[in-house]
Amino acid sequence: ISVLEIDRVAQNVVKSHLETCQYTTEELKRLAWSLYSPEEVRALQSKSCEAMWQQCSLQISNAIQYVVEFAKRIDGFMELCQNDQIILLKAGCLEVLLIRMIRAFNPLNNTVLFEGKFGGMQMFKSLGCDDLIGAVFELGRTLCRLQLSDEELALFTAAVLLSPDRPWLTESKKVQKLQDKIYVALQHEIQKKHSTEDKLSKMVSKLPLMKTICNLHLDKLEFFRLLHPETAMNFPPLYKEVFNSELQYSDPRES
Ligand code: 4D8
Repeated sequence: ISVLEIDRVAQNVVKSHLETCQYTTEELKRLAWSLYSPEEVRALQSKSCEAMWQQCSLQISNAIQYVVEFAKRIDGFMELCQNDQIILLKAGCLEVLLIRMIRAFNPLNNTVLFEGKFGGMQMFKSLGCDDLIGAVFELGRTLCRLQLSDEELALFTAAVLLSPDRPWLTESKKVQKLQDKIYVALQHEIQKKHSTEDKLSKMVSKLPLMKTICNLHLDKLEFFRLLHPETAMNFPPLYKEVFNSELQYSDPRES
């Protein structure tokens, strides 16, 4: 593949990311000053488990819409068969959210943006998922240390989304070709910035922790569904579609 083609891939992916990342870097810098007060954190902590799950599923579902839009704008994604588009989105969108999270994560005080203000992991206490939240914040800290630029973030999330090893893909060769080009573009971008040679391998080495977090989230959801079926039934449709365990052929691109 030519340098010209790699540049074209990078430009398309970075543009798609910037158009769909919901907050600009400037907005996030300004927001970094607004922290939840101890009273507000206490109020979140004293919510019922059901109410907090509802609130989080709504935030996740909102963020997923932007990931779906991101995927649609990546050259080649819409040319995959519909089946594969759905599989890639279902399998990859939480991983993409977790990578996108670092833009809204402040490693100086270990806080994350949640409904307009920054708060620490204790604000999620009422979910009853301390292990999951602990892993999410640990990932946030370690990914932040890599100091990824928006360009690197864009290409990394695209590469994760276009993972050819997702179960049940019908055209994984096609997905592989798209991902290969994106990784070449990412390596190229890293070299441009004179970063350390092993930045890409450091990024890739975080993927197992992300997979663990995704599986943990699915376990927690399954358990929550058993305890509170009515609440789970009222989760946002997009959240339910993406994370339901049944291999039901719903289409997250339609929601
Ligand atoms: O741009 O949409 O404003 C996380 C959720 C991010 C989960 C969101 C969350 C994000 C996952 C709330 C609960 C990542 C941004 C804000 C809300 C992704 C955890 C933290 C988006 C980037 C930061 C900032 C809890 C937004 C993982 C797991 C959920 C359960 C239902 C148990």
